[in-house]
Parts: sequence; C-alpha cells; structure tokens
Amino acid sequence: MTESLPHWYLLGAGNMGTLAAWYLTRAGHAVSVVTNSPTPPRHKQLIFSDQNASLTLPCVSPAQLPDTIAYLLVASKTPYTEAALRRVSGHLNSTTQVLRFQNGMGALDGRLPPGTNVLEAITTSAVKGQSPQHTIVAENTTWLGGLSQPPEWLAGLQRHWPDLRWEADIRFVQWKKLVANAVINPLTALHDVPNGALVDDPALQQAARALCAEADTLLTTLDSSWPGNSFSAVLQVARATAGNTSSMRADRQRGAITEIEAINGWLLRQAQRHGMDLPTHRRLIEALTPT
Ligand code: KPL
Repeated sequence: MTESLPHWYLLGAGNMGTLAAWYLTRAGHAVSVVTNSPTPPRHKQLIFSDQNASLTLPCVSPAQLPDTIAYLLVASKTPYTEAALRRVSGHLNSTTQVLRFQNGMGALDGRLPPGTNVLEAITTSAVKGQSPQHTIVAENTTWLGGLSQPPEWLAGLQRHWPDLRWEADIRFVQWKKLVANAVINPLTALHDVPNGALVDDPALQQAARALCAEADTLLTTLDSSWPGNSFSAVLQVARATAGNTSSMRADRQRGAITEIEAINGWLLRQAQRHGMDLPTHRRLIEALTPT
C-alpha cells in the first residue's frame, strides 16, 4: 500500500542521491530534497545504458520540515556532511531511519542522536555527472545492510532497483569498496590519470600494492576473518573502470575538497587506535591535503 511507503528527506542531490531517488520514487517512495531556503523543484536527467529518464524532486527548506523526520537519506559528499546535517538539526531523533549512501566510512559517526538506526548502502554502479542536471549511470550491484533485519519496504524496492542485495553484516562489502577507493582514488587524483593507469603503469601498480598490503594488515587486525588479498580485487576494479576518472580525480580537477578524510583518513584513524601506522596512506593524505 503506497500510503505506508517512506517519505525520504534527501541531503545531497548529487549523483549518488539522484540515483537512489530515482529507484526509490520508481518503487513508490516519496523523496524531497532538503535545501537551505525555499527552492523550486530539481529536475534531473539520468542517462542509463538503455534509456534516458527524467526525475523531478520537490525541495523543502528547514522551515517546511516535519517535527520529526522519519526517513533521512544522506548522500552528500562526505566533507559536507556536517553542513548538510545542520539543515535537519532538531528534526531527528532515535526513531529516524537513516540511509547513508556516501563514499568512505564514518561520516555520520557522532553526528546523529544516540541510538539512531543507520542503513548503509554501497554501490559498484558507476555514477558520474555530466552537468549538475545530468547523471550518467552504468548499473551494477548495490548492497543495503547494517541492521539485523531488512526493512519491510526492501522487497518492493528490489523490484525497481536492479541487483539490489541485502547484507545484514555489510562491513566486508564496505571495506572492499573502501580499499578500492583508498587505492584508486588518491593515486589517480595525485597523478591525474584514469583508473586504468594502475593496471598499465608499473610504478603506480607498486604503490597500489603497498597501499593494499597496509590496508589488509589493518583490516585483519580489526577482524581476523578479513580475507585480505585486496590487491587483486583492486586491480580488477581498475581494469573494469579503466577509462573512468575517479571521483577524487574529478574533485581535484575542479578544485573541490576531496573525500580523502573519509577514505584513507578513516583507515589511518583506525590504525592509530590500534597503535599502528599506515605510512603509505599517511603520505598520500599529506600529498592531497591542501596546506
Ligand atoms: O568508486 C570509485 C570512485 O571513483 O569513487 C571507483 C571504484 C574508483 C571507480 O571510479
């Protein structure tokens, strides 16, 4: 019954947010973009391999929000998470269901009311902007998880979101994506090369190997059942996305703050908590952090 389907308030109507909003609205959910001030609806074009689609999302300002937001979708770029959450401040409590659809890890840690349930989404779909209104999507697998039980609306959403899977313990899926991002993104950003350079350039491949080894050592410390072997998984992603510009390279090219703090920074903070250092990751963070 449509009445009981969620109404999501979306923070971050960029590429990831647009993609999620597209599938959610197909499945009958409502999605409103939370903006700082009253704003006309957002029109978005999604370009899939087999179709072009238009999406119109209403916008609401903080003054128009309900007292308590029941469903919050956080898809802002990680450096802007705190600013985005300010728009909904006072409208969240521990009953709010949050869905986080961002790169990296930890961007919401300590920023939500205690006890808030956070669903995590991880996608291997390639989503990139051609302009602020045009999002190009190469569909692949997406995982949702992080809670012991799937939400009751999941089955309905799966009928509209291709290859959407449930994974109660989503950590290893997140870590696998995190390591790919922690290796491919900063190396391609620093050297201003497409992802495939990691496959073709022996020096970059060497750097990738060192980054993977450090990440595997840490992740095995966090959970001894971590399968490791990240280098071959990362090379596979670099090969599959050879012609792509990574999101961090794209951010750097347009002079935007990168997501390195939520990616390599998260790994480094975990390492420090365990008395470890990840020197190759640390040096990359230093190289890519503006002084
Ligand atoms: O997710 C990506 C990103 O660019 O952020 C990868 C996997 C590196 C593909 O470009």
